[in-house]
Amino acid sequence: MIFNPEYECMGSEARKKFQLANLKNLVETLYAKVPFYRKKMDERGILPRDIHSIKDIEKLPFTTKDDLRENYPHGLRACPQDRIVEVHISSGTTGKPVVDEYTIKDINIWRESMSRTMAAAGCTRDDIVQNCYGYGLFTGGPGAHYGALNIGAEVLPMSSGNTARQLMVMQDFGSTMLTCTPSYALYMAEEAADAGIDLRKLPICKGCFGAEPWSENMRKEIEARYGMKAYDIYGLTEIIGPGVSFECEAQDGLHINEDLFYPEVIDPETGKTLGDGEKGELVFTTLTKEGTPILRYRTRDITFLMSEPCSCGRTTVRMHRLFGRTDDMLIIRGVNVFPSQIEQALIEIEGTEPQYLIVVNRGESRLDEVELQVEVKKEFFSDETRDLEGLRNRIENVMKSKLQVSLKVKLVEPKTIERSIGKAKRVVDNRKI
Ligand code: DLL
Repeated sequence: MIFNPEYECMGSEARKKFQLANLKNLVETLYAKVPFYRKKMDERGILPRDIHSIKDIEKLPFTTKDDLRENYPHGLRACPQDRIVEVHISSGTTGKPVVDEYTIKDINIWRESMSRTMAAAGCTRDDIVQNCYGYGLFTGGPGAHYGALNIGAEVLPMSSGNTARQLMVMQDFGSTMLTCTPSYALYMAEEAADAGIDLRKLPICKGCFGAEPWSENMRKEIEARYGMKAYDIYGLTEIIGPGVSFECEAQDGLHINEDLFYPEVIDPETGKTLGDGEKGELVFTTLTKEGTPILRYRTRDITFLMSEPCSCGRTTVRMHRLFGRTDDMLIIRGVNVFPSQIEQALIEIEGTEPQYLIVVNRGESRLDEVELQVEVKKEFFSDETRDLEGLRNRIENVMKSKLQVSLKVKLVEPKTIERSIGKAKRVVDNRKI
């Protein structure tokens, strides 16, 4: 179902007009209220009055993850604090995390974009949505919650984990729709099989999956195991959370809510804007947000745009399912982790060398398992297994608290991790997705 035909099926001229009016408004606000943007625009010699067409966006400066970190926690806020009603913080960044502060209007934008997302997957007020994205600072749980609520569906706010209880609720409450990471959907399916539960006999028949890379093979497997239709959904904390783009029944790319989030694809080396079908880095400008609006944010996600019409009737531009990232960010069980974060944490732990290898496997259970191999300083590598055990526990605890992900630490003798003469290889990712 198309949740909001007026905006989702808008003619291209009308949409451009709408986008331009909002872009002008945004640039004026940012120039007046956020010193960071004013400085960047002054450096480029561009003023709000220089924006005459939507293409003029290309004259405006980019914003990067580093810019967000440098302005942590409130430097990019464009409205007074008393208008902020909710905050989300993304996991897994080096140094300071990324913050999104929402006004009531921003929450309404999120509600709208997630309603479009979930309606496109068939969600109606008759549905019972089992929402197993994490609730808390992560945007997944609240985002799907707002969308389902706005549609009028019934929400089971499960959050992630406690799989036995998830399966009990799925059976007893007759959940019809599932929202979680694709790897967790498969994990639950395996647990169900072990418990002798045939998911295909349950009412569950559709789901919205995202927050991490997944493949057509994973889609087929989820669909077969649950007897459901599985949809890809995309988003990021910096822009709103989930709800930036979503698949419709045609499943031929993800429709971008472009009246709210203006997309561009650029060459990551030169910053030049690329055309339809040209693969590059995805960039977003939030056209209508108030709390922490963002200008030309470089997502580091790689895709291309498709603007030819879609058979579903929506006229919004689509993005191809992601091809990967321009950086080395790993997504472990839905949590974003940078190898440099691990390195930073190791430096602070006495007894370790900053030599490490991250080995990621998708285990029997379908969940990501990470082994962190760490070299121990010569003087520390004693025969006292108790000392080593203590060190191993310490590293595991530090990693858990810094990364919000559990890693298995394996201590290795000095000089055993292969040295490289070029760029160090820090990650062995054995996941086949
Ligand atoms: O993962 C928001 C989200 C929640 C999206 C629930 C979908 C469902 P962050 O934690 O800030 O936000 O991580 C954002 O995750 O830049 C992508 O690299 C990756 N990502 C998100 N959705 C997909 C997807 C949420 N469908 C980062 N396929 C993004 C591949 C995805 N990668």
